[in-house]
Amino acid sequence: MAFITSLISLLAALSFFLVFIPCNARLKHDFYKKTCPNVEKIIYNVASQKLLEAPVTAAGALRIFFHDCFVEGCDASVLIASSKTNKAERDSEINLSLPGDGYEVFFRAKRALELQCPGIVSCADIMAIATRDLVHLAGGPRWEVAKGRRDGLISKASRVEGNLPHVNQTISQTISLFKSKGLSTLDMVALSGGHTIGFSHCKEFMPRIYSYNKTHDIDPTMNQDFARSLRGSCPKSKKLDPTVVALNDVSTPFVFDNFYYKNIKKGLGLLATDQMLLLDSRTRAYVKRMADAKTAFFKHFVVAMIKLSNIGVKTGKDGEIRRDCGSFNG
Ligand code: HEM
Ligand SMILES: *[C@@H]1O[C@H](CO)[C@@H](O)[C@H](O)[C@H]1NC(C)=O
Ligand SMILES: *[C@@H]1O[C@H](CO)[C@@H](O)[C@H](O)[C@H]1NC(C)=O
Ligand SMILES: CC(=O)N[C@H]1CO[C@H](CO)[C@@H](O)[C@@H]1O
Repeated sequence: MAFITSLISLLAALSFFLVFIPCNARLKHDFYKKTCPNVEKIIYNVASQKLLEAPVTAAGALRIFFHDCFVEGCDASVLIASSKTNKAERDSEINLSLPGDGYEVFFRAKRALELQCPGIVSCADIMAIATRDLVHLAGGPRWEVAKGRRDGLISKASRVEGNLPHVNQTISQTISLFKSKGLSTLDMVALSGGHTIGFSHCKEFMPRIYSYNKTHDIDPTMNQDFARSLRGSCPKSKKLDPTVVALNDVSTPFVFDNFYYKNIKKGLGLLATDQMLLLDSRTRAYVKRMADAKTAFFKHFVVAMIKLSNIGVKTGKDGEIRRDCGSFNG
């Protein structure tokens, strides 16, 4: 009897993992055990050093990783530089705001790895591991990264449009975009918590603070003092300075915590798509739960990040192991 009970609880535990920790069967936690045993340590050292030099690195890297996975899958296609004959992913209009420090941490980790295990570790795995480390170093949760991704052979600016979210889209459009990548509404809300760090350029929220609609110049769902302070940073009169940015999380801008959700509850969400999460009945309860408990946010964020890191991965004989993350081997 005791045996059966423990068998049942074992099965229950197993199904818990099967359901909640979607592990890509083709990726392995010990993939580099023989070929590059120090891979995690080498990447961690580069990531922590880079974060000391430039605290913005964590946000930049996280956003670049997200964009990589949503376009062609997590295959480092976003790192490829354009050539005379190919306008690459990172030069699509939507990617132009991706910050240099985010790219630099991945390139630097690759150079460090090439000294110790040349030709072994893919740029796609480097991105998954370094992003995990940076989120953790910024105060966020840590998770194990399964490895064995290979680097993609396609990177085209023309394939970005439609695969990445826009601030102007409706919540239904956001939900279906994430769904098309295998991510649930809960995953979407948890991943949006990535906006607990980093910046947005004025043009991304200007309509909310100047020209919301015919009767309201400021979005009424926005805290009005917050909107007025944003007007100070992003004045309308002068020619818009394209380099000016605002904090995604006004409360704790560099800490990976659950203040993103707490802010939304107070009308302090910066982007229209952030604030909408509280307004829609499909997402409101998730926002409240994550605002109330950092542990709930971290738990769902980890589950969703693991799913994100598995999107469209190339393994086995697909793709290649790039020598330089910025260009194809060929
Ligand atoms: C749900 C739909 C989403 C929309 C509409 C959206 C939109 C944006 C926009 C417009 C910016 C500002 C870019 C700039 O002006 O430089 C931004 C920044 C950022 N996003 Fe998102 N995003 C979404 C989801 C995500 C997800 C899922 C993640 C990662 C898990 C993420 C991570 C980030 C980070 C870290 C930044 C700050 C980047 C920096 O400081 O350089 N976003 N996002
Ligand atoms: C969002 O829509 C507004 C108004 O239609 C437009 O002015 C703005 O450029 C759009 N913003 C983005 C980031 O597409
Ligand atoms: C502007 O938005 C507010 C709040 O959503 C709404 O009550 C109002 O009817 C809108 N005005 C117009 C002209 O659409
Ligand atoms: C802001 C930023 O760093 N954008 C990058 C986008 O991609 C181009 C081309 O690769 C880079 O030169 C930019 O630095």
